[in-house]
Amino acid sequence: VYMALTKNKEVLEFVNTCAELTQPDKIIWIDGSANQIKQLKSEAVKSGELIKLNEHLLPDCYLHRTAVNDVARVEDRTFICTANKEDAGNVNFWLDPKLAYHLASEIARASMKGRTMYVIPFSMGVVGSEFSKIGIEITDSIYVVLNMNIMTRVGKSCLDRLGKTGSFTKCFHAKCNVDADKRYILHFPEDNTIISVNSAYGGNVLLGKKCLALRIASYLGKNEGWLAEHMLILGVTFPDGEKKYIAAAFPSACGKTNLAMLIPPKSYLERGYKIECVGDDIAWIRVGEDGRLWAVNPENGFFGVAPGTNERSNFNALQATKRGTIFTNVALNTDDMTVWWEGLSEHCPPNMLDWTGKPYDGSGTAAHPNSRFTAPAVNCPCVSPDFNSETGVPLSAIIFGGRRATTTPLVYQAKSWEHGVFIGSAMSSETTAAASGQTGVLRHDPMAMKPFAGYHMGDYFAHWIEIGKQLKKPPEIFNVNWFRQDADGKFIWPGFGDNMRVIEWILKRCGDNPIGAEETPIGFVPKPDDINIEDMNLSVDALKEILSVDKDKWIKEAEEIEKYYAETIGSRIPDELYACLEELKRNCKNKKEG
Ligand code: GTP
Ligand code: SPV
Ligand code: MN
Repeated sequence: VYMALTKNKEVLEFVNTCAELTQPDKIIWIDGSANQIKQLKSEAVKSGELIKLNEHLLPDCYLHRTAVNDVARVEDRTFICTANKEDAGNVNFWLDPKLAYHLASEIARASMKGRTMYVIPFSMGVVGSEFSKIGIEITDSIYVVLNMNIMTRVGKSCLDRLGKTGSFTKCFHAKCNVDADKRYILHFPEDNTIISVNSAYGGNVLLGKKCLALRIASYLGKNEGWLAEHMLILGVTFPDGEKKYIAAAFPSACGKTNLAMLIPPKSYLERGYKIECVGDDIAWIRVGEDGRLWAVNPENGFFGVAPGTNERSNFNALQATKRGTIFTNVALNTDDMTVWWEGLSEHCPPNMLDWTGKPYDGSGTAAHPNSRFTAPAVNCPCVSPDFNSETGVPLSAIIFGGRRATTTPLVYQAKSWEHGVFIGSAMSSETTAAASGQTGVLRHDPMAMKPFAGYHMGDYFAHWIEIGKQLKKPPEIFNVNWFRQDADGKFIWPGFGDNMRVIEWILKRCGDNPIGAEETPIGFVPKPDDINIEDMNLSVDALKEILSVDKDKWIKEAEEIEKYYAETIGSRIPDELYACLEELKRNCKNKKEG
């Protein structure tokens, strides 16, 4: 018996069906009130699910430790369940929808006996905006409720928005016993439904994030004429007060949060440059009436990578974690009940418990490499005044990028929209701890969407080409690589705040009077003099090195891309992209050029 907060029949039916299947003792509707959230936090502290941190130093902050087998997204257990296998494409894993529903039902059956089932109404995007999407997440995890309450807009207002008949994404999560062999993250784009069982970690269970806002939303976007992308959104204010916006797609743990919140070098600050963060992970992008692209961030918080975050690398992110934050799998300082991770300070303080809760003896890492913070966006000192804008912000540039030790220069620019789509489609990057499996392996990750496109990758490229045709003022498209290495395996480019110097060049290439550039076989590269390396720990030779385009390496790269297109994506790749591939091959083989 429970008090439903809505008269929406479909919502009530969904909740009842889930309750009948899982047989919880109790059902609690999350109304979003401060009081309810406070109660849940104290309940989670009592049960040990959360550890309360130092109220003076980290007010309203908590630590959560996941099961050791449940620390990252599981791409090999993530499925797109479409009626026709071909529609999921070869890049995604596929399961027959009937089989998938059956499988998940059997796993979740009676799994909430003796437990509480929570019903979380949430909105991706500002509640009530015509560009927002409503979801209802069922879960038996307080951790999920409290994280969703930070990452999305939660509560009764979402149900009011739905009214009696509105439709929504059905999101079902059951923790079960966190059995990795029975872990499934299932998407049914044709039914607007998500099912997640046997995990209690981030991207696998905060179903508004990757599951709804990328996999389901990319499918909706394909049908409704918009784009759901794994992109940060940042605003640049120029000394004269003008503002421009950029969206950038980098694979998981490749620098989106850091770029979105960067603090420009001193000389830029003195001249009056400013960076503001609109989003750090996901962008929903539409064609505006003015023929430009407009982007909104559907999230309400940051689920950011902890390791490497410190006052110098990302002051703004660190500030955002100082209150109302949930830390997952970081180390605990038992002296003062604060948290620590590799890179927060040079030396690990004494008396630490590692991310599994054992005394840390210096072997291995204290925090898990994919440990994270869930911080409210309002906490971020550089959050954009446009953060809650319903229309979003107009894009001057789109950036793609990845972790590449070699081959890819610091920055280069596409020659056209189609060429930009080709560059995005051809991206490769070294794998990181954000997903389970080996790290540091170079793999194709088109537009940083390999793990997140909810439909056929070839159709996805075609959709990008289609969107381009509708633009009167397409943004310029670029590729960046902060991760070129020297012979000793060290990063040559210092990155972080200094990435502002590349942003400056990018924006000088946008608009009506772009500065000059060098044409190479792969696109336009900066003239070395046009990247400002003043007051920077980088020699002109090193700059020239990371701007260089090696034709022989790019001949190999083009062969790789061709193989990936043919063997992995297979069909449905638009002709425009094959034309760009042919041009790349021609340019590289032409000895006179570049
Ligand atoms: P997801 O949340 O997984 O999508 O990741 P993200 O793209 O937001 O990555 P994030 O900004 O959290 O960075 C991940 C890691 O890359 C961190 O350990 C950073 O310290 C490191 N990193 C970010 N920017 C740079 C950079 O410019 N140079 C170098 N060398 N490392 C960077
Ligand atoms: C990513 O892996 O790209 C993330 C973290 O942003 S998660 O939400 O776990 O997917
Ligand atoms: Mn991400």
